Amino acid sequence: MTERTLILVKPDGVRRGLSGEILRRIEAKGYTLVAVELREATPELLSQHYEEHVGKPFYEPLVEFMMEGPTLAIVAEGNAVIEGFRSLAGTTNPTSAAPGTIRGDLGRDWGLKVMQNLVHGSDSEESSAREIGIWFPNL
Ligand code: DAT
Ligand code: MG
Repeated sequence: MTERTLILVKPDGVRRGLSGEILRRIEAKGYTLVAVELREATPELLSQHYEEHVGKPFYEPLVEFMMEGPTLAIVAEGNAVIEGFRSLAGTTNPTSAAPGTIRGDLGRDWGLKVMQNLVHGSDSEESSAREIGIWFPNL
C-alpha cells in the first residue's frame, strides 16, 4: 500500500531553522520526498486546508499564525506513510507529545492562542488526496 501524504513545516518550524531537521527525520525513516516547496499560505488556501476547523475558537489565530511566514510544503511517499508520519510528528499538544517525536523533541506550548506545533500531516487517505490537491494541484 504505497501511499502519499501532505506534510507541512509550519511557519514556526521554518522560522526556527528546523526544516532540515524535519526533512532529515522523514528521510531517515525511509520515506521518499516527492515534492518540497517553500510557500506563502493565503487565507483562501488555508480555509480549504483547514476546512474541518472553520468556525472553531482557534481558527482565526491558526490562520494568522500560518501566515506569519513561509511554510515548507512536502509530499512524501512510502508504505503506510500517512500513519508513519503522524507517528513521527507526535500528538497535537507539543508540551505533552512523546519525546522522540518531532513535536515532543522540538516543540512546546508557548501560551499563545493557537498551539504552534511545527508540522502538519494528513490524517487519512481521503485527507491526503484532498490536501495534496490543494497544495500541489499539478501532482
Ligand atoms: P493535528 O495538527 O494534530 O492534526 P488538528 O487537526 O486537530 O491537529 O488541529 C489543527 C491545528 O490547530 C493543530 O495542529 C494545532 C491547532 N489546534 C488544534 N486544537 C487546538 C486547541 N484546542 N487550541 C489551540 N490550538 C489548537
Ligand atoms: Mg489535523
